[in-house]
Amino acid sequence: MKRPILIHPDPRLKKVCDPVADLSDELRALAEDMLETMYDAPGIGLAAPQVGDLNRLIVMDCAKDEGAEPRPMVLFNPEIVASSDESNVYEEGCLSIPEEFAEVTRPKVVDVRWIGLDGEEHGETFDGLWATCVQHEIDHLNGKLFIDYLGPMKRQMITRRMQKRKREMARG
Ligand code: K1U
Ligand code: ZN
Repeated sequence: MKRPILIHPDPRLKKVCDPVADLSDELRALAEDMLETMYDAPGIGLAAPQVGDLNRLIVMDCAKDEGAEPRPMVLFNPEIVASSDESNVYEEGCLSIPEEFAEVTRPKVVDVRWIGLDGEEHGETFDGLWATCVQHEIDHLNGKLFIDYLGPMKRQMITRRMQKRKREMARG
């Protein structure tokens, strides 16, 4: 089932999410719904707070090259355990800040550990777009948005535009 995506500014997008203690059927259903919501948007990642849930859960699939096999990933309690000194600049977007894009500099390569849908611990080294995406999604779990990397003027300009668009959308 597709879920509505919260749009910035929303206090739920600024909250630090809670670690997942046990994988329940409810959490597995949430992960399925998040993948469906992400593919439908379309997006390459989605974090639980973006659908109003405050568990530490992200989904992603950055296999976007033409002809590439889909690679849906579900990560509970994801943690960055090492980051490269080398950095990478990417023009990021966010499904909670539609139609706004800005360059963000992040470590190019990150080692991530998480709990999978199977309840087991997993680990992988992510590079390129996968690394950018997993860092963007983990930021969401800590109440951080990509606009928080920008200067106050740019951030305020984007937030004001979003407030205006939300008012217009509410009026219909
Ligand atoms: O977390 C989100 O809001 C999802 C976001 C993830 C992301 C995008 C760019 C850099 C880092 C993280 C998106 O998926 S925005 C949409 C998007 O980037 C995209 C959509 C369709 C095809 C390719 C990319
Ligand atoms: Zn986002």
